[in-house]
Amino acid sequence: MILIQRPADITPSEITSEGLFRQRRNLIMASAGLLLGGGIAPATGVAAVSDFPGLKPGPFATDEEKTSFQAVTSYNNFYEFSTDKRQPAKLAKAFKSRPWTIAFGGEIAKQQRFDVDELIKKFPPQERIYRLRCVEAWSMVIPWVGIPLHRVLKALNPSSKAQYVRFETLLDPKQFPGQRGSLFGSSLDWPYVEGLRIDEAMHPLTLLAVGLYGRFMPNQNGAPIRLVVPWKYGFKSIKSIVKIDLVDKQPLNTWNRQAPREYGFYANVNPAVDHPRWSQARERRIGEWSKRPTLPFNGYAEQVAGLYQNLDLRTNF
Ligand SMILES: Nc1nc2c(c(=O)[nH]1)N[C@H]1C(S)=C(S)[C@@H](COP(=O)(O)O)O[C@H]1N2
Ligand SMILES: [Mo]
Repeated sequence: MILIQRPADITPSEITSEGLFRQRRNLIMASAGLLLGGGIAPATGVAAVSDFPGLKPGPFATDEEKTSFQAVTSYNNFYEFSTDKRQPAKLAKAFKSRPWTIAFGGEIAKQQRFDVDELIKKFPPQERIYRLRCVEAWSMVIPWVGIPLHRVLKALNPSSKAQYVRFETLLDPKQFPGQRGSLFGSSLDWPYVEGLRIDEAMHPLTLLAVGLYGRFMPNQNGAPIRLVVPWKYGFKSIKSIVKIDLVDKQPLNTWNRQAPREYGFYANVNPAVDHPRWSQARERRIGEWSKRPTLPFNGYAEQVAGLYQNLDLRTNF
């Protein structure tokens, strides 16, 4: 009998490094004779199928060890499902992420709606291996499949009034248990909202991610389409987007509204500016035991520091 733990059965201390995971998996697979049959890519621990035929690597990849598919899809912040990071993987199983329409509006030539698969056809995604650094001082390395956001925005012909981009997650209490009011009130104001300055949104690092590890975006990671802004704390990377508006004023993002002293609009990863309740100097890479130093702009300073030359990063946290 082969015992392969499901993600839900694994506790944080058991989330092993990619290497260990691979070794174990290979051992299990080999003993079951499964490696001979093919279909498993040992390098990733995920079946070697692709939902994106012809997917090509894009620029800016890190060569750091990737966080295992297992960990990336079983340790998630997704408050629409639960405030417990173990729960989204379980609670998101039945989430209906297709068909899915994204509405583009605001200061653009013409209001438009796109089906997510239309968008993928029109703007071919690339693989981008990025670090993701959560404000809670843990991090992962994830091979995203994403559409550079600037390609989509440029095609929409924004007017000169388009100074910011505002993103909104689906509002659907039937599907999102976290959006249902309870006796104790809801955890956040729904729908989840995020925003970027137009130059941040147009930056070539910024992605509309539609998958990871060559697969369509798992529900718990923000299916079918979510933002990925690798130099900012994870909460900026809003999941399950239904609405994207080009606007003239800075949007009020969910976490800034919830706790303005703790979470700002910019949320650039900054080891020199602590969160009021904890240090941001170091982080735990999921799968590793000792902490590592956090890098300014999460290691993307060379690409993005120039965007903030005239900004006091201490007050604009
Ligand atoms: N709609 C929505 N988007 C969200 C969140 C959320 O709760 N709701 N959590 C954010 C936080 S705090 C992080 S760290 C990342 C986590 O993404 P991951 O689960 O793919 O690692 O998603 C971000 N996007
Ligand atoms: Mo986060």
